[in-house]
Amino acid sequence: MRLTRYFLPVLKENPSEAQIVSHRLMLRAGMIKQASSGIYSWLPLGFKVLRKIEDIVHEEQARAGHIAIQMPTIQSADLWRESGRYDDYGEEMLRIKDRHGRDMLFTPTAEELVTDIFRAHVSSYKDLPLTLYQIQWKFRDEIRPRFGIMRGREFYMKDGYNFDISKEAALHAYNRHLVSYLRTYERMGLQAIPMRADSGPIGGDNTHEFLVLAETGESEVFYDSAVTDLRFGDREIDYADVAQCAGVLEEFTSRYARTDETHDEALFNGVPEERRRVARGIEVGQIFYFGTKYSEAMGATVQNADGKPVPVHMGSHGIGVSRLLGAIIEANHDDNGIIWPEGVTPFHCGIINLKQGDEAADGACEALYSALTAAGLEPLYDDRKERAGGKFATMDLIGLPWRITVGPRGLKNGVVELTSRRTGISEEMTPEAAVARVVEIYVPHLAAGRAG
Ligand code: 5CA
Repeated sequence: MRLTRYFLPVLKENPSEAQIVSHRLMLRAGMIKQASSGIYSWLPLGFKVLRKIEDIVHEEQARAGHIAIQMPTIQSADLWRESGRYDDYGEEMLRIKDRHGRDMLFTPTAEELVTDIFRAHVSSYKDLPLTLYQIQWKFRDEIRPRFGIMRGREFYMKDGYNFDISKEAALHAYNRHLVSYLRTYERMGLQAIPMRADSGPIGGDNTHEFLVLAETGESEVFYDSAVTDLRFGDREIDYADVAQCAGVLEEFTSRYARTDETHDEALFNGVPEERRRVARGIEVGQIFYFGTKYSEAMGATVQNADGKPVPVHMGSHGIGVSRLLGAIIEANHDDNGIIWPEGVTPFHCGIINLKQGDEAADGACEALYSALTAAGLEPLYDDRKERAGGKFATMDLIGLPWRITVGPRGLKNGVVELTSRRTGISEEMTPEAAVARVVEIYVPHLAAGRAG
């Protein structure tokens, strides 16, 4: 993409309405625009990162054997009356009437609708296990929408639902989700810690939230610092293997890590004092096992091996796809702007032309652009007739992890400059070497996407 042809409405001034750094940087970098309270339009740069995050979620869901569907945002209240949640959900549910006076609602989550699909089409234990998921806009009429897309009213969520014949099988699905979530967050450059949590209006006793540590997080968390040493890494997991998934769950959840809702001071005091941490975190996902709560209420049964009808065991699993942008920025920025992890960056590499109009510089930039594109990467070429300082400031603000700077002086010696946004370290090298280096950096990220 050439910057002169892109739509990147960056702001020079700090927006006064933004209280936390991710909100401020998203507005300044021209990623989002507020449409009304807690509701945002996604501008090109923000939309691009949202898609990158969504792609990673889809890839990791596919890897775990989960199947994508798409359910509507507007749903009939009748289904929600069957489960009893139409009245229970409270003020957070946006209720709507259609022209015939029928009660409708904008989906805050979709347990009812997916259970309705299931009961219409699945009748035998032979069709299980089954996990269906979607990535879809949700609406919750939050009492205090704030921090930009972090606590929006409209937000983008991955919601998945497993159907299993027994509690044991459903707990395997729970463990499988936990494992796949660990891998999903790590691919985005995030460490998200599974913490024992409270199930709220979704129901059930078994639930973990995934929290990214950040000073601006809304949740207070209590944990054993040993949990922050754990990394999922590049281990190969066979998701069908019950023992393997249970092993990973045990490894990642056996140390004390809880949100304030489930915090137990006495248990916490059992952690060696030097390892006890009280901090703040951003909740980027949650998994639930709630057994037969919805299947019994809505008559979602299957025939078991003895030909007897039994209600299916279910769980649901959510990732805050839009909230993740905020969490990633909270964890990756400096005074000059965002620092995208390679896995989610909107463009792989920036190209800065220090002297637009100079024949040699223009030619070298075009050649770099073609070479990076031919290698399957997306460069962003700042081809504006602007002074260098302005170009650097924009590039730092929007946070591309790598930048190649091209100027007539370097070109006389046959070199350009490759700079890491994270370390600020620059190296001079030939344009060919710079392209080769950037391509090499992205190999594991492009490969992770294909391996699904
Ligand atoms: N039905 C279950 C799982 S699909 C469910 O709705 N879970 S949830 O309520 O925990 O939401 C899943 C994730 O969505 C949360 O972990 C959080 O990351 C994100 N989320 C929830 N509310 C908001 C909001 N108002 N703004 C942005 N993200 C949100």
